[in-house]
Amino acid sequence: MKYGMVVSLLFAGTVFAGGFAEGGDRDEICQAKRDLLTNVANGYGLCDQGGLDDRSWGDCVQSANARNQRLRGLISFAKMPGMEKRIGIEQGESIRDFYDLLRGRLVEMIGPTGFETGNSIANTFVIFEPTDQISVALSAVLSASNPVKAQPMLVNGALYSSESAGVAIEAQTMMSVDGSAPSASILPVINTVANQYQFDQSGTIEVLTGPFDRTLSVMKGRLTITELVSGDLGKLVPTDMVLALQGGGIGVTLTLDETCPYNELSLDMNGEGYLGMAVSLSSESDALARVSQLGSFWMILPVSQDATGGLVFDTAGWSIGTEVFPIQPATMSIVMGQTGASNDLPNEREESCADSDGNGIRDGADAIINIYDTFDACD
Ligand SMILES: [Ca+2]
Repeated sequence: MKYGMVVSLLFAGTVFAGGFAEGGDRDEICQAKRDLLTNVANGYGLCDQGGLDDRSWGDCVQSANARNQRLRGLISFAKMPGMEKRIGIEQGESIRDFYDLLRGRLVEMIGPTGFETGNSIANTFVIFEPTDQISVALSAVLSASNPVKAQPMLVNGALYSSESAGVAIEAQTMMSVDGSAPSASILPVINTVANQYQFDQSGTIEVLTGPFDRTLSVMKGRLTITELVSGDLGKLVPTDMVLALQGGGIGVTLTLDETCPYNELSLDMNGEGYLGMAVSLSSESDALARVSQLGSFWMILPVSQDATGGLVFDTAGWSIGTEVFPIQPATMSIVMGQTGASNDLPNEREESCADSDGNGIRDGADAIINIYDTFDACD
């Protein structure tokens, strides 16, 4: 690894960082910088995930650093008032356009969703911060025009599809034919779930963040739940969801990303659980431009069944944004300013891949991030 070269490039970039754009532009640039740091953290993480040999790992890290350095250079230029032409922004375009372009490139590199340790799904980019608040109260009313579908069953604690549950039950029964006490097999049927829902118009989503403070009402929405069977196991999966919201002069449409393999409706025997799904957001509103550009991102809504079989989504008052829109530990560390303490670049792979301070970011990435942080004026 030629860290010396990387470091000299970093320092060259800072020469141009003396001035600073004002107001909203500054916010945009600081957000871009934070995205860049997230990208550094994730880049190192990805290089460590592929089982690469030492040489390939070195190439991977160097390539990630080179990409990040180019983006870092653009951010530095963007801070200079009047530097728009130098970074290729045409007359009439704004810093926001530049930022959108930059962010698009960052998202292309990593993608908005990733995985935490333990395979829980989280966003690699910040959708809502821990200080943002979100309150969700939605009703999904069962559509009478669609058939109720038989659903998976629990047999001795294992989940079976409706098709294979009968065989599993039979197997459990046969085990007790020898005259011993019947098997303790319990056969609780998981709550019956319809496959078509319509969202009630009484639903609202309240969002309170720095730049965005709105109550959005449901205009129209539908949700389709399908039982997918893999082997003997069944899973309830949202396969179609569109939700149109409006409020405070803006319109928002959330659409399911059905290509995400982790979409799932999970309900316990009390009819309580969650709906996890990747969604994309489209809106004409400038306030939502950043989130609109992400492609799809991951959200988890607490859900329960009401007495009529409808679904109710409710965070029970204010919830923090990162509960509904979880983000990766490495990204969270950057958001919270908890990156590593050392500016020394580790030379060995073992050191670079370690996470000695336990902040979820490889120490090699911590060192790069700290160099960026030292010369930047963003909080
Ligand atoms: Ca670390």
